[in-house]
Amino acid sequence: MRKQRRISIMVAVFFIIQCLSLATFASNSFASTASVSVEMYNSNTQTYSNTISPNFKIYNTGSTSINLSTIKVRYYYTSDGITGQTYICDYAENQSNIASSTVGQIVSMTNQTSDADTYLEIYFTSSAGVVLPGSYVEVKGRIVSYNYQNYTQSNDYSFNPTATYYQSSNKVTIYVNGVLKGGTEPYPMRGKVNFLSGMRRKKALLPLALW
Ligand SMILES: [Ca+2]
Repeated sequence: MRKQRRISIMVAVFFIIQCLSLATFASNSFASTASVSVEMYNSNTQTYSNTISPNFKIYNTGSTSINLSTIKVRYYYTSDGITGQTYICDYAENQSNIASSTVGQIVSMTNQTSDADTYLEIYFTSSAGVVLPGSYVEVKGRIVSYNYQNYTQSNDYSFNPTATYYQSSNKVTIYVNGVLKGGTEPYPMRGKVNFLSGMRRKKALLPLALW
């Protein structure tokens, strides 16, 4: 009886894991077909400044409309010990003004590198609408601290001191539904490591929890 019960639980666990995998696949199926790219330049290219000012053009390079609420863009930098930072969106245009639907979140990174310990993540609320095929959204804004301390920009991963207008950059990343679609993260193995360790956790902990 005990053996039979164990086999039943193992079958149930296997079934749950398969369901989780299928759900992940379904949620990512749209993301895998959406095609996007991002271009960037810094309005302010001074080495030392109290303002970091990245501007973005986010393109829909595919053949179907994409909800902007599924898109995120990240700009990586070192905060140089500055705290109390905020992002101010000065301009966001998608056929019409969507600045009030554009959010800039400043995130302290877990896996820090010598040129990236923080990123600005731009995302949109549902009222931002869609970006049409072949079209783009432009977002301009700035990062400042509450007391306007000077940042060093030359040690920032995404900073581009030579571009005077929009350029593609592999040091700015873009995601659709959390799936990386362009650019290189400053910690390229992070996603894979988390995915694998997550799977190991599922396989290791679920049976233990049910046993
Ligand atoms: Ca810096």
